[in-house]
Amino acid sequence: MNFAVPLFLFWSVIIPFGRQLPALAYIHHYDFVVKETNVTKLCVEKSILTVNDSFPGPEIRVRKGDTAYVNVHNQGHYGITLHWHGVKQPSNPWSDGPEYITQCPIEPGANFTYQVIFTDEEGTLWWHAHSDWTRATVHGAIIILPKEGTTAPYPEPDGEEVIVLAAWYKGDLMTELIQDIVTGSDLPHSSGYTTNGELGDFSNCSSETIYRWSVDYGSTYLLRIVNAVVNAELFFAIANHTLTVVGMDGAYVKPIVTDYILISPGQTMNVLLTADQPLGRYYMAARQYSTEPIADTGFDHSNATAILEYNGDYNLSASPTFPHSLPLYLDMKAGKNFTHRIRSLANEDHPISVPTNISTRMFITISMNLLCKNITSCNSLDTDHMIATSMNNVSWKNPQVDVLEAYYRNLSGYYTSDFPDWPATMFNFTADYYDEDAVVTHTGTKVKVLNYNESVEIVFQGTGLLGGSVNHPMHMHGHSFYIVGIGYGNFDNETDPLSYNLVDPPEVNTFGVPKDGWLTIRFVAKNPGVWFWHCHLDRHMTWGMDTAFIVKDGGTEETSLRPPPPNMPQCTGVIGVSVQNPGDDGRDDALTNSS
Ligand SMILES: *[C@@H]1O[C@H](CO)[C@@H](O)[C@H](O)[C@H]1NC(C)=O
Ligand SMILES: *[C@@H]1O[C@H](CO)[C@@H](O)[C@H](O)[C@H]1NC(C)=O
Ligand SMILES: *[C@@H]1O[C@H](CO)[C@@H](O)[C@H](O)[C@H]1NC(C)=O
Ligand SMILES: *[C@@H]1O[C@H](CO)[C@@H](O)[C@H](O)[C@H]1NC(C)=O
Ligand SMILES: *[C@@H]1O[C@H](CO)[C@@H](O)[C@H](O)[C@H]1NC(C)=O
Ligand SMILES: *[C@@H]1O[C@H](CO)[C@@H](O)[C@H](O)[C@H]1NC(C)=O
Ligand SMILES: *[C@@H]1O[C@H](CO)[C@@H](O)[C@H](O)[C@H]1NC(C)=O
Ligand SMILES: *[C@@H]1O[C@H](CO)[C@@H](O)[C@H](O)[C@H]1NC(C)=O
Ligand SMILES: *[C@@H]1O[C@H](CO)[C@@H](O)[C@H](O)[C@H]1NC(C)=O
Ligand SMILES: *[C@@H]1O[C@H](CO)[C@@H](O)[C@H](O)[C@H]1NC(C)=O
Ligand SMILES: *[C@@H]1O[C@H](CO)[C@@H](O)[C@H](O)[C@H]1NC(C)=O
Ligand SMILES: *[C@@H]1O[C@H](CO)[C@@H](O)[C@H](O)[C@H]1NC(C)=O
Ligand SMILES: [Cu+2]
Repeated sequence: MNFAVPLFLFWSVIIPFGRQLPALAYIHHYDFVVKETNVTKLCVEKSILTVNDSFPGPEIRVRKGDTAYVNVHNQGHYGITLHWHGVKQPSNPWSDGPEYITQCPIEPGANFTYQVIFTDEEGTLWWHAHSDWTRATVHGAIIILPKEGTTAPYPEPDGEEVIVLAAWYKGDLMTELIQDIVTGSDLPHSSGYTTNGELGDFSNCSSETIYRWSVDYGSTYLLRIVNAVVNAELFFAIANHTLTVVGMDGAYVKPIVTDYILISPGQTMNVLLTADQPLGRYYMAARQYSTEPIADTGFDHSNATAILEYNGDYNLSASPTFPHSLPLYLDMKAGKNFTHRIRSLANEDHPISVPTNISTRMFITISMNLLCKNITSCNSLDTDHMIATSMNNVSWKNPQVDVLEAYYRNLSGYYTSDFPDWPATMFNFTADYYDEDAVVTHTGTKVKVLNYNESVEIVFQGTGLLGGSVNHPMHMHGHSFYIVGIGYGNFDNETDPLSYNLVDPPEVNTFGVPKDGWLTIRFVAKNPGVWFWHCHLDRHMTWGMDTAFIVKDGGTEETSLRPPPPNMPQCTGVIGVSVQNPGDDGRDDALTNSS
């Protein structure tokens, strides 16, 4: 149950003419029971991990500035953690969730209460598991309404609808994932995409399992769309209806009028829709935006569908209209067109503050690589290596005690503070040809340490190594960041900065580094703690496209990391180890044989 009690009450400003603006902040309590639940799809009954038997899981509904306590009871078979995606959690990384970064997993039979502190976020975010690939089915929407007495910067809609898009795996995902990791093979691919838990009419065995949304003619609705898919960016469209994007990642954007959207895993979008078409039924459809080479056929080609249906009398036997505006898989022109239109609202009521005096610059390659299976006997590129990914040629390896605890308690041997600001070698990053030396990577648990209040600029450079150039939606915990630049080819540090948008860059928590291109982000490091930072395609995250940054304390109580809450899950006695590449380990011996 969700019950809300006022946290504190103050009458903010007494406005002339006797009008008062109350500014309330509430505390909410939720209990989440994580457990196995049987579901039948694609004619196969299987067990999936859920919260309270629901897929997608329960919604969290708060107002801006509220706090939610979520007690997670693990009744599943393996350790789990939960993450509140896009919630900044000032000074409170203890409740952020990524396993082995800010906590160890909640063991089966145990419970842990997360304190989720909302501050400036407004719109839609989401929560999801952050251990192994359990987030495939353990996720749900977070709805953040404006504070009482304030409104969103668009007319009040007549209704709301939450759309959670997810991926469906036919087999047992955990078993397949572990097998693939151990053998160094390609990680699992999904068998379909779901809309609010349903695959829709275009899937096998679909009879009567499609998600339906009823609308009234003439009404305007706010759609809160979440991409909870494990590994695919998606195009989404609704037949014959125009979409107006007004928010993204818990912040407002300048309205984008469009007949499709592109949404990456991790991203959330608020979209207005007016039901202004002839009474009837219309498909809401999604399918992958793939930027992989055409020859790579491993991706899931399925079309997810749900039905928007008007209330009223009309011919129900006519089949729904499919959205012709939904771009096809490899339509990079459509992908770029949408992405380039995103701008923050940046007005008086919703100002932005893009750092201009940069104190820390980083240039980071994000890449597909190969990793030695066993560093002591590693010769053939074909047989002695496994697939990996890296940032600046470091392939992240989780420590056995989470980075946050090691940092807070000053424990040595779990991580090092030498994440490089620059790649070890410069080469033609986007070339089709590549040097074997650049392909082989090494593991490490290297973090970047930032002083409090540092203004950071990062250029992410995608590479074409192994022919593996794709879009990478990069996600940062604890902070949102501004997208000041985006471009194609190798970043040119003289000419490309001239095109930066410092006026109305989008402020987001997840954004795609384009295939064969670069992305420049800026943010101020003003949240003390340890924050994970990774590609939100889980196949890349698992292979090592991750790091963490530590933001040091700012010198006052308010700008310092809080002490841990009671009952943090213990790192000792952890059942099993995290699912990640078993290879290499050569360079960081000292860090990896703690036991
Ligand atoms: C989940 O289930 C538990 C136990 O049945 C219940 O107490 C709790 O309120 C439920 N949580 C939500 C969010 O529905
Ligand atoms: C769930 O499904 C599995 C496999 O089909 C089956 O063995 C098990 O009995 C089911 N459990 C429940 C509670 O129905
Ligand atoms: C939750 O865990 C605490 C220990 O951390 C324990 O004391 C408590 O009984 C547990 N609560 C439930 C409902 O399992
Ligand atoms: C759907 O059914 C067809 C024909 O039986 C089969 O070839 C295909 O693999 C199935 N797709 C999925 C995702 O199960
Ligand atoms: C939807 O639009 C198409 C053209 O894009 C048109 O052919 C069709 O009749 C429309 N459907 C309805 C139900 O209005
Ligand atoms: C998805 O829809 C497109 C038409 O837009 C069709 O060409 C394609 O075959 C469909 N894919 C599947 C797997 O049904
Ligand atoms: C309803 O639609 C079906 C299928 O398009 C069509 O065969 C039928 O004639 C329609 N009925 C009416 C009353 O328009
Ligand atoms: C994007 O598409 C719209 C509509 O098709 C078109 O008017 C616009 O010029 C395109 N913009 C870019 C940057 O390609
Ligand atoms: C930029 O920041 C540096 C410290 O990092 C400071 O010394 C300098 O005065 C700042 N410049 C401006 C224009 O604010
Ligand atoms: C790595 O290779 C060496 C030498 O062949 C062997 O002794 C060792 O057991 C191997 N380690 C693993 C983890 O397979
Ligand atoms: C880098 O590689 C790309 C793709 O092969 C090529 O078009 C470009 O000319 C190369 N740039 C340089 C500086 O060699
Ligand atoms: C620009 O890049 C070149 C290498 O491509 C490097 O030598 C130079 O230091 C860089 N300049 C700045 C300002 O970062
Ligand atoms: Cu990626």
